[in-house]
Amino acid sequence: MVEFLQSSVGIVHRNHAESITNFIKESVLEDLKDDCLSTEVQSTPKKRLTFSVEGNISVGKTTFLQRIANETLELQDLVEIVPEPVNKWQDVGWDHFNILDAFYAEPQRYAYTFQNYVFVTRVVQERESSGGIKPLRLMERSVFSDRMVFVRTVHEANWMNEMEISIYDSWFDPVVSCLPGLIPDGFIYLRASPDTCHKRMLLRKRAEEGGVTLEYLQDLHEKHESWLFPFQSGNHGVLSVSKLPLHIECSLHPDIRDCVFYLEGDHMHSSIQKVPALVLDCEPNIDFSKDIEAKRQYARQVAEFFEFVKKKKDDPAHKVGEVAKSIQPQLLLPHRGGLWVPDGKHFLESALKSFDFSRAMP
Ligand code: TTP
Ligand code: MG
Repeated sequence: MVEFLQSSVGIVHRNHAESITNFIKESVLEDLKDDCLSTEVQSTPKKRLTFSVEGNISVGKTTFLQRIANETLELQDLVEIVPEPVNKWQDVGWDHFNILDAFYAEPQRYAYTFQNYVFVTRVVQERESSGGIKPLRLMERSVFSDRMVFVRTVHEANWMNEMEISIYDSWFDPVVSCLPGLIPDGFIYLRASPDTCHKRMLLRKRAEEGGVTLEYLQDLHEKHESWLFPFQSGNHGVLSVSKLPLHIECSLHPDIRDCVFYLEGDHMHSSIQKVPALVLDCEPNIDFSKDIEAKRQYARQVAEFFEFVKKKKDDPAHKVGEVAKSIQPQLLLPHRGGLWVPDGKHFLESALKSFDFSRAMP
């Protein structure tokens, strides 16, 4: 190289030619190092998976997490649970403010403040639980249920005004994109009728929820449904959730074959497009201390869903997102009759009509 620079390029002094040669060598080495590092980062699969357990108020998310994950052989070594930080909402700061109570007492005054605090406590909890070693982190709810269910509901009820929802949305996306740990690898939707949730809520008697009505639970139910359960728009035939392609469906374990879907659609937040969801029927009242078989059946379904998502993530040729891109929209309804269906209908048109993600969920 030095000789080439001197004889062909016309650099007279040898030390000049040497320093140019060294400079080029170092730059090339630096570039190569960067390339290797970024390829390494891209190709290292994320080791631990996170699923978010979703469902209406008092459907039984906390019980499900505690009884299923901690008390079954199928999940004991696999799962670490992260319950929702409701206790933090009930006891804020030195003065022990109860912001959950303040919200229910004066929703118009406190909806924004409460939703803001809910988000912050989720970020803290995600950070605190990020060092775990078990292969699956099961979290109670996510920032997406906050946004797609509760924030939507309080906004529609005019408990959050236009300025407040704009402020919420102005930080939601940037913060979520900086903290990928907030984006679950899968969702588990515990599904039951609003009536059943209302009965369970009355039984557990959480002091702050004395004023929560059946209508409010119906509203929250519709929001969960239109987000996590397949339905068809009457006008356009658009599906919010896609069925798996046949070859994948066949590879699914029979325990979950009828209840795994991909989230997709215009109303879906971009960071959870194509994320798989497992829908579990939680309509029957199950006494987990007695019905060990029912508990194990749920545990098996969670374990199988974990295997499914993990396999897709580990196999670059069959990334969940890549496969989902090829899915043709088609109507999907659970066909083994196991799932509860509101009034015999799967499609909640009202849920779609009330959707307005034009500003909040681009
Ligand atoms: P949930 O998150 O539904 O939890 P839960 O413990 O009531 O449900 P489960 O029995 O299934 O474990 O709600 C907790 C309380 O917080 C409930 O009163 C609803 C309220 N809440 C909001 O108002 N906004 C929110 O964004 C969230 C996440 C909860
Ligand atoms: Mg709970």
